[in-house]
Amino acid sequence: MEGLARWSMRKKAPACLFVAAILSLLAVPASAEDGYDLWLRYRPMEASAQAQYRPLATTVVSQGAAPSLDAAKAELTRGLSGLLDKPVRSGPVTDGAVVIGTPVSSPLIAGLNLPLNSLGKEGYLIRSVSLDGHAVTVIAANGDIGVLYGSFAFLRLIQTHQAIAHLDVASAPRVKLRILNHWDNLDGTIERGYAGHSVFDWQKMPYYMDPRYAVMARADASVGINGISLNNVSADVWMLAPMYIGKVSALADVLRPYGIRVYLSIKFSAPVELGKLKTADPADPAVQAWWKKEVDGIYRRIPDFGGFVVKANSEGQPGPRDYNRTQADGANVIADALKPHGGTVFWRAFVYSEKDPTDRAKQAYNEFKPLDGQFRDNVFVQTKNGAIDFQPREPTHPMFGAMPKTNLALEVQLTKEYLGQTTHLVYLPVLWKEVLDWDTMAKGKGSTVTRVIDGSLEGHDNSAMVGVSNIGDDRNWTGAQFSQADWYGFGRLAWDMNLSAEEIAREWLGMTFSNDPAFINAVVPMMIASREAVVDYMTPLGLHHLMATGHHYGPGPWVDDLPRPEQNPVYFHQADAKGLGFDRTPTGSDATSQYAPPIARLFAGPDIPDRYLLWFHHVAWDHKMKSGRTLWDELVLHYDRGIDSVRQMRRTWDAMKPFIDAERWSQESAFLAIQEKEAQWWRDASIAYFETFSHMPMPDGHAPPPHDLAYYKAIYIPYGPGRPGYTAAPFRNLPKDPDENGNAVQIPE
Ligand code: GCV
Repeated sequence: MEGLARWSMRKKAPACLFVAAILSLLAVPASAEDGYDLWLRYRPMEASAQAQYRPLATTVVSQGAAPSLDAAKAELTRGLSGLLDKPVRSGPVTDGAVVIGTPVSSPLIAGLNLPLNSLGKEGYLIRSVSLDGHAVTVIAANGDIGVLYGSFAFLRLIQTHQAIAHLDVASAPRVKLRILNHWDNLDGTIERGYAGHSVFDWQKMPYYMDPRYAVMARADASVGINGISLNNVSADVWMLAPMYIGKVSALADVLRPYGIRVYLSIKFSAPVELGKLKTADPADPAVQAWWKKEVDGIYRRIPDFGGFVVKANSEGQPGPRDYNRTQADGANVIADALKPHGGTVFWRAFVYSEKDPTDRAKQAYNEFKPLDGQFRDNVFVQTKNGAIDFQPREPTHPMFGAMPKTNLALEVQLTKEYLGQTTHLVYLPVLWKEVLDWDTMAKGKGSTVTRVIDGSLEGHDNSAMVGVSNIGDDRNWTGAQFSQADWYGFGRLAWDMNLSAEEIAREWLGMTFSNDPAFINAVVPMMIASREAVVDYMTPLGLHHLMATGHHYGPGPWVDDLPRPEQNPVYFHQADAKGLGFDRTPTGSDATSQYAPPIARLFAGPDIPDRYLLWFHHVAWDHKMKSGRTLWDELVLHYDRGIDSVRQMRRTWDAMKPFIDAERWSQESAFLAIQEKEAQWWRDASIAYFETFSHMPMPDGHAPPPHDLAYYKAIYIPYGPGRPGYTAAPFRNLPKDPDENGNAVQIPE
């Protein structure tokens, strides 16, 4: 009613406007849901649940003051007051009090002698205890930030309707650095961003700090994210200029109470461009001195600065190879400058070169594996989950398990560059779990990626998991309601890799939409199935990188004219009259040999799982698959299965209408309709193209594509999102009617 109150004070407002305003207020529920509040909505629970929880959360008791403790207290009072629909304030110890703090900040907590030793700085304990004769819940930790994490965890228990009367929960993160990489540019655009512009308004910083920064930080902290890099890895050298460091410092001040350290992506040639040196050669003493001076300057303004992310000698970026130095030489010069301050370098392993004829999938391993042991201990080699580029499914990157003397960070992508972008519902924790559970066999059975990443396999102290952010300034932050689940799931998994994708989905749905079992039990399977659906309708059986050029939106398996051969879809699928797929066995590129021997044998041999088949083998069109069907029939079946899954997702969502608000329901409903249409587009275009090689009939019961190949090839998307600065191809002809694919426009040759 705030809006109405403001209106009524404007005495001179014309009566008709006043009536219109009232009518519009009646039409829109007071607390319209648009996704802005993410999973931290704290809307009042049902009356029966309120009655159950109210006696167990009466006041918040916090002794001592510190920014993270204050944030914890604020979150608890906000969350409990909202959920329980009554003011829950700071107060004395009483029955049902929630007592928060560390043994240092709180004599009450110190007096309880709680077992906090094994929880580190960030872990927390939530326990139901008796304090001065009162039944209370304590949220205790060694560090203030642990108290904040524990407070979010306590709220989560209530938000997901768990019992809280007899709690004994201890939790500490598996991975030390849990970081989001924003690929935001300083001009406000976002590379591969599908949720509007950047949230960072650099122009107005530091004089105006948009309140959204703190809301984002709360969301990050609620899932344990403790670092963000602020800018695109294809970095702008301006980021290091003093005027920007001042802005970064102001942002760091906003994020600090939430336990978030800031990192910056830097350009390797900065010593030349900013420092006016003649070279950026890491062996040059002047370059070493420049990095040191630069870094010292940053730490003077931001004492807890996290460090740098570096994309070097990759996709046109400068790097140490320009000076005949290794990737380790490049990383170490920067690491040495950061080391005295406790900073870290995230040195990306995403390198490949158009000048190297080697299979692109092998290049990163070939370059980095020989450098194992040469990186400083404050360097992470940040490695994408697969050797190509965030595809719907990739075999896990062979570097995991192959670099025992190096800190490896896993990089996954939240923003759905290759997965249909905003409008396709693809729940990514399923993909990430597949990667984390992957057994590298590096030290025998059980050498999972999880154990490589958390450092336990090789006894590394440091550990990191990195996600490419999907956050923008869209009202709902991520472009689609369901993409919020990927943000949520990334943080939860980085904290606890043992969580299942189902558990995470359950939590998120309960906090974001509804805890009704009928809703949760229907939507969890829908989310889980969504990942296999996109694999099926885009890139089944190990196919990969068949997306249209540049924006990667929609199918383009026929593309063969890009100047860089290893960016052409035809390079990846290798379709010909004989068959389909990239021969990476020892008779082909021999990429299989980059894996540990048992896996290398499995992938090179006939028992390879179907899901990786065409990644590693060139297979005859009439090859008999495990199912008994031919490759061709199996392929068609997978495409159709993908569409069927999306149809099922739509049916499920249709039935969910009674459970949630109209605004979020209808947006997702429209997005699912787009997804079905585009799944069909993917299927039809891919079959129309591949049948020009297979010359095989459609299997019984499967309809041929409704158009010929020329039709699909002529579909042109002038401005696919996520490509700042891109100029569309010249207008060749008047488009016909917008075609059945909705967004696409036909420009006939
Ligand atoms: C930031 C892919 C993307 C690029 C991205 C690159 C990377 O190639 O298409 O937009 O660049 O990966 O991860 O560096």
